Amino acid sequence: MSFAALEEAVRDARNIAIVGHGKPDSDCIGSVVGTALYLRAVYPDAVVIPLLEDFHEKFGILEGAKEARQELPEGFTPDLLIVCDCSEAYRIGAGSELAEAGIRTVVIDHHATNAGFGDEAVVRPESSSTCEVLFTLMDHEKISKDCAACLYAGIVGDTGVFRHSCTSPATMRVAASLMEYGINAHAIIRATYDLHSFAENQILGAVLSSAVTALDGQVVFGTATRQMMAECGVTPKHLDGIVDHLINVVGVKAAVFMYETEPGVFKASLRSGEEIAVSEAAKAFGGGGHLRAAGCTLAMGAPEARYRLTQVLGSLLKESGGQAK
Ligand SMILES: [Mn+2]
Repeated sequence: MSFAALEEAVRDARNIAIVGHGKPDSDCIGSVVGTALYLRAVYPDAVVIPLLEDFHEKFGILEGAKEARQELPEGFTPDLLIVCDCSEAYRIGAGSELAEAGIRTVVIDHHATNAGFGDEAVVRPESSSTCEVLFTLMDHEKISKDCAACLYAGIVGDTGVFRHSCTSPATMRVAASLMEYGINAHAIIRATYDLHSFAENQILGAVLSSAVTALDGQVVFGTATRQMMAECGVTPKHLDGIVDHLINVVGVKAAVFMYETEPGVFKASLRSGEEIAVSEAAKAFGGGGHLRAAGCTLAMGAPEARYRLTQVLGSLLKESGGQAK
């Protein structure tokens, strides 16, 4: 499969909108913007608009990210919608109304929970990231340096700088190929992954120092209430990566980071090691994601959310042969 194979859908389009999931992360931003830059190069007559919700200022290092808009220009009616890194239509962030508008829709993704919505779907759960999928679909001659930088950032984000188990030999080959476009790989990793603001470090410290464990230390919960976020001066886009600190603890088999979006509503990010699939736990609460990285929303107080997640994670651990009690 390639963009050429999708050509029938793409070739005749004049107005193309590209969207991703809400609360965009590296892979979402990299895939939405990377696709836009690529299609503009291949189809210079088409108008291509990448739509994304507000995202972290650190992505300013990606030249292409400046092209992203939160809304379509007035009077712009897309005749093709491309949905990147989004497992279900209802997860689309900016431009979600387009999914209902009867526009021809192409989906490009790597979430195992993506059942393939839209008119055409390329879903490869074996790929580390949507950006990795995209590189294999693109004509490599037509990838610009800015496009390569976007794709590289997406792969870096979803693989945790080539460390998560989703990193395959194919991932490394794609990353190596992207480096050949002359991108500053080190600077992209440092800016989009390593660097944090002082406020982000403050909230990280507050979450870690108030974290609690369950099931004999096999499960850990970190929580950021609205009050904690206000005290540190951060918003949800500044909370990425906290859950990774929680899972990287000896003996922890599942980690949950929850932050309060409105009083009594928590968004939870779940991570696990080899033993269990946290996507199953997320699904139990109407969420989804990958086997070892998933998310869900819980409309309840923090103690109840921790209690109910502990029950579900406990059964998963039991099934896996762990010592859930
Ligand atoms: Mn992704």
